[in-house]
Formats: sequence, structure tokens, C-alpha cells
Amino acid sequence: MKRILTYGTYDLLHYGHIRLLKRAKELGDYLIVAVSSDEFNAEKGKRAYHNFETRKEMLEAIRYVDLVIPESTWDQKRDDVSRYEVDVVVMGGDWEGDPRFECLRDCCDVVYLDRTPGVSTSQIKEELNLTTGDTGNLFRH
Ligand code: C2G
Repeated sequence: MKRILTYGTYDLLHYGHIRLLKRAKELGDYLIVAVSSDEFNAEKGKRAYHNFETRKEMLEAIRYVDLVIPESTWDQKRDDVSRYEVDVVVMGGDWEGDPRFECLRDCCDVVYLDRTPGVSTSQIKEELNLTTGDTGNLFRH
């Protein structure tokens, strides 16, 4: 059984996230997602719209995902790889070459997958704010 592990905030779940998880699962048989805790998000300078429990619940509903664990620190990755007997750590291309992932190459494979262009959580937030701001309605007509 080939075990895959990926990390992320996964806020305002969108098709870019789903396509990443689908392709990550295609690399093996079992996909673990380490989703950032609210406290760790603060450390990353992020404030998620949905809290940890909600983001975890949404990820657990995705057919490609077999297990969701918390991501609480930058430094837990090596322990995660060992504890969950991970063969491959997968991340989107925006992390390509990041030493926090490259340093894992002595204990597992590290694979970066192309990001899905044209969608991001921050873009969704910005567009919703703009729409709300200039028309007062939540949805663009
Ligand atoms: N992603 C993607 N395409 C997008 C948006 C995101 O492939 N259009 C990928 C990212 O590359 C990442 C995953 O989806 O692999 C989750 O994205 P985020 O929730 O933004 O995660 P991030 O803030 O990058 O957290 O320790 C690592 C961090 O926790 C990663």
C-alpha cells in the first residue's frame, strides 16, 4: 500500500484543492491530508474563514481523502512521515523547492504537482468582498 501525505489550510474548499487531492491520490493507494490548525494558520499569517473542525469535516467528505490529521507546526513533517509510514509527500507547485519539503527527501519521495490556475482562496475572498462592497449583494448578477 503506497501512502501519500499532503499539507494545507484548505479554506473555502475549491476545485483547485480538489484537483490537487485527486492527483495526489492517483500517485498511491491511501491519502492523508494534514490540515492546518487555526493556531498554525495564525503562525502562517493566515486567518481562515472556516475553523479547523469545519475544514477537517469538509476534507473528510472528499472521496480521494482517507485520513485527515492536524498540522500544528512546521516541524512535524518528519514525524508524520514516520508515524504514518508515508511513501510520498505531495504539494502544489507553489511549494516547489521549499527546504521545508526538500529536507524530507532522505525519508520519502517529494512530489510537486502543478497548481490549478485561476482559482485561490484569497482570490475568492477578494472577489466576494468587491461584490459585496460595490453592489451590496453577495452574488454577482
Ligand atoms: N493548490 C492548487 N491549486 C490552487 C490552489 C491551491 O494546487 N489553485 C494547492 C496548494 O499548492 C497546496 C494545496 O492546494 O498544495 C492547499 O493549498 P492551501 O490551502 O493554500 O495550503 P497552503 O497555505 O499552501 O499550506 O505546511 C504547508 C502548508 O500548510 C501549506
